Amino acid sequence: MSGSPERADLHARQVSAPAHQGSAPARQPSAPARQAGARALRAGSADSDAAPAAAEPLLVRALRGEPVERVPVWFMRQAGRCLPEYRALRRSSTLLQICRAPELAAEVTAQPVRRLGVDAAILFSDITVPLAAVGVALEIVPGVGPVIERPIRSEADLARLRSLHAEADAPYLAEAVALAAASLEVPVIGFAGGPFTLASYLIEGGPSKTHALTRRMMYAQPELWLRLLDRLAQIAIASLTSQVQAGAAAVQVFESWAGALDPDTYRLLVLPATERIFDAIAGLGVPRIIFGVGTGELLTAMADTGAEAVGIDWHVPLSRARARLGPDVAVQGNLDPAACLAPWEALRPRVDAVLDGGGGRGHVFNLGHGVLPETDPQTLRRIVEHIHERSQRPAADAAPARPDAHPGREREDD
Ligand code: 1CP
Repeated sequence: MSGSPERADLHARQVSAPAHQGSAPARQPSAPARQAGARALRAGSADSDAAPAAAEPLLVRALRGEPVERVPVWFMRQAGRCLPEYRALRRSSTLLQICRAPELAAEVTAQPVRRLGVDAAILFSDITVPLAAVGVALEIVPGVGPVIERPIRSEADLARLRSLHAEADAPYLAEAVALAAASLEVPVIGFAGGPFTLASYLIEGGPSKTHALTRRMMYAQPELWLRLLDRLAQIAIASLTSQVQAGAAAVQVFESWAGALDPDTYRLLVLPATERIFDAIAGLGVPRIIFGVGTGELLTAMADTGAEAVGIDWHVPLSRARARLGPDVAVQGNLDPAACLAPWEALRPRVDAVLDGGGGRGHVFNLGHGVLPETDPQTLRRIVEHIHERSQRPAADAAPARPDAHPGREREDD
């Protein structure tokens, strides 16, 4: 259960910031979930009533739009892409072997926290791991990505895709989260693939630039499509639930390729299954993030999933994303990953522009997509240090309202 003493205890151990008495966040998990969590936290603390309840991690408070002492930062794909210690490990193990060995997965999860000083870890796994766990024959081919042996293109193919029972099929997910959460002072983010993105791998049989077969199925066989999405939603719910129960303090749904769709199609044929995922985990009491690339026109629909935060890719200025999303949704992003390849003098103003666009509240600094493999980890570390320094504010100051506190901000209604 969400508010179980086990999970709350893991949270309590991650927390290092002092309690914060802020104004009520705009969006919160359900009251029963929070009360259960608070009860469990109190029950777990040694001097119960005397001690103030421990504050939640910086990342969690920022995702809920609460005032924060500084802007938290982490990077999508921070673990596997550019770190030499990960590459060394990959010489002796495949990606899937690492994902299925909790000690190794927890180690890789922790590597970027140690090397980069980020404010959150993301579980080391892949969006296709739960598919492999339900028996989809797939290989993660270096330099290519997930390749599916027998793509799903008919009713008969779909019949082969069974439900996920996380404890029996993929116990290593929860074990890796629990190990990482117990060893780290920063929160661990759990994740799952979004239904469109996973369906695309299953239908196309691997990475695709156009997602043409996928879109063809949506238009030509909407009933088959919806049944496929229903199954993928169940798999995501089971996987995310097990990760949160094991100690994940936030979750992200990577709907990376949804930008291939127009808003009406997304709303009609993808949003309902995505909403089911977000509804099913709402009671677990952790903030939920949804992210996709090229989704500027889908942002409001993506927020309609109920997500506390929406990840913004680098095509949309954060101020404009905010104008579209309104004040109740936090934003995460959105530095162009390629900017990290430029010298610091060129990179720094871009980092500052993202920080300014985020407005200091309800903002988690991140890239607009994953770290590029050729990125120098030193550059990422420098970005983290710069953000920590530049966004720091005294506790008393930590509560200016957003977004109206930024009169120069662009307001664009659409
Ligand atoms: O920080 C991390 O790297 C954490 C672990 C992680 C995550 C969050 C991996 C390991 N994959 C993912 C998510 C993931 N996987 C996404 C969503 C994020 C994004 O949009 O980048 C997607 C689309 C995938 C599918 C996938 N797996 C691809 C993309 C292929 C395509 O369609 O272009 C690739 C190349 C993989 C393989 C993979 N997954 C992870 C790693 C470290 C690797 C690559 C290399 C390896 O070590 O074999």
